[in-house]
Amino acid sequence: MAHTISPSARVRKSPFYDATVADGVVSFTVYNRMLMPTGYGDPDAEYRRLIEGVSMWDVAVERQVEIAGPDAARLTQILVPRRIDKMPLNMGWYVPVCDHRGVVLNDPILLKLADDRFWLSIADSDILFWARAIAGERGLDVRITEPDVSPLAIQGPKAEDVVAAMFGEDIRALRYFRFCEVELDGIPMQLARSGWSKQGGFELYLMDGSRGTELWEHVKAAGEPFGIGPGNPNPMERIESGLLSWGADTDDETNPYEIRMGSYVDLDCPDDTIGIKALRRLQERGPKRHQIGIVMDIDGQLHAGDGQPRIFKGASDVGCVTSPVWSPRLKSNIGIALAWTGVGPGDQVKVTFDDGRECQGEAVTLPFL
Ligand code: THG
Repeated sequence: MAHTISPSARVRKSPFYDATVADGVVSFTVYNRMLMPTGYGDPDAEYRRLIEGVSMWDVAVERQVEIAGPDAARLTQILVPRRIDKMPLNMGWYVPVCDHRGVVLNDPILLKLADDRFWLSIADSDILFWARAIAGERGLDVRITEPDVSPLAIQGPKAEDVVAAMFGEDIRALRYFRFCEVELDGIPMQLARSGWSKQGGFELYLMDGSRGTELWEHVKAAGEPFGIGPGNPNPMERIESGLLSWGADTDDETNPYEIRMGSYVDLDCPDDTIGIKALRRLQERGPKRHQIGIVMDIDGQLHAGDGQPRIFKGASDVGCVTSPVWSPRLKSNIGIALAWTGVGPGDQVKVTFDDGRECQGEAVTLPFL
């Protein structure tokens, strides 16, 4: 079953689009109204490169919402239930953005570029509109834009060697989630030690979209001795590692305490931080649901196309496998699940798929690896 995505001005191309096409991209998804490569034709090799070597990903879809101006820190504190006053410069923080109910609207990385300038590096929901609405309603003096910034990820155990080959040995000292400004042939970038895998790596935030192909070629050349190749945020690795995918692992009710994001909430935020009052109540009451792993005893190799199967404990429907996948390292089908807290690690469950298939499952603690 092969489909194509019809060209449209509404579905934006990444600055790395031409380079990924030249390198043989075979599939895309749409994220933040933009195309993101999801494969180059050899999923096993792409997975192995990430686990054993180094992989480069076009993740320009992780758009930045820039908040700048005299009230930038104030608005950021209103949008994010973590203590922004404690945030160092040139640091990234993983944060929830919640609504007034404490429901997670997005799970960005927040980057502090200056005391009056922040980026929210967003997952797949329209935080630009949310931020502008809140700023307008509260009469704040800020400029909220989507700047010309496009991340390219370099992930895997050899990522540090590639980045050191490009920017010098000193870069090896960069700590997790820290970032610094760098350039190569005049291409302006922020370089961060971060990325949506647990294999280690960096993200280059390209700050001039006209130079995407050039940057892609630079990374490819520097990575060649280390066997670099193109890849994408890898569903198998991220599920094994228990990394959250907003919109897949969350629904319209999900709060941070249900999805292991409670440690990214500071309950002593100011009372005008959106959602903080609801979060205090939710924390005190304790979550009704929680995120667990499910190991499924079923033939074949599961993937996102298998949907979100329901989980039963005895006769009760207790939740759903939000992200099922085949795990090459565990040699088993696994999934991240959102389930009532009455089901937990060690429990035997039944899993039922939309197409009628059923299997046994066992609940386990996340991450799988
Ligand atoms: N990089 C950048 N922007 C992004 C993502 C990214 N925006 C969208 C999406 N990914 C945001 N979601 C996540 C989810 C998890 C992590 C990062 C972004 C992550 N989590 C680690 C964990 O949960 O173990 C570490 C968290 C921590 O130690 O604070 O890295 O990938 N630029």
